[in-house]
Amino acid sequence: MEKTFVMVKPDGVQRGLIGAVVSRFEQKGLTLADAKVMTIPRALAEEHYGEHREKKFFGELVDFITSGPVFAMVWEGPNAVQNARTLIGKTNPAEAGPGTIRGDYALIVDSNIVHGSDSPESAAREIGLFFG
Ligand code: RTP
Ligand code: MG
Repeated sequence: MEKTFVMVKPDGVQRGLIGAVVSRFEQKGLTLADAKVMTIPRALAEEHYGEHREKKFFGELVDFITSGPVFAMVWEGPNAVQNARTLIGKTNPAEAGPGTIRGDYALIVDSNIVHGSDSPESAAREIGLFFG
């Protein structure tokens, strides 16, 4: 069974959306395998988002993701990575369809509520970083 790493970002925790996010994953039929509340140390944030190190928004992205507690989760099920990405919706909430988490709860790309691994390889790497 495939696993994926998902986290409610600081904006989602701040707005009280942990339950809403967890509920959507449960309703879809995925199984929660692990979870914890944590504040991400800066070094872990830079490692997690390492693929974006050269982007102009990298500093702001790391500032944002370390700005308050997150709710980190591992979800398990068939095609867990792709199914989670479909539930989450497109990166830019303005392009995310209704019925997706970002489409229903977010307005701008900087604060888009939730993260989901983009491939099984990323999922293994991120689960190792956060739960290893
Ligand atoms: P995530 O990694 O957070 O799940 O988001 P994603 O795969 O949908 O998008 P990704 O390309 O990995 O980007 C990571 C996060 O960086 C912020 N971002 N800002 N200002 C911009 O143009 C821009 N582009 C991306 C977003 O918060 C995105 O979630
Ligand atoms: Mg990503």
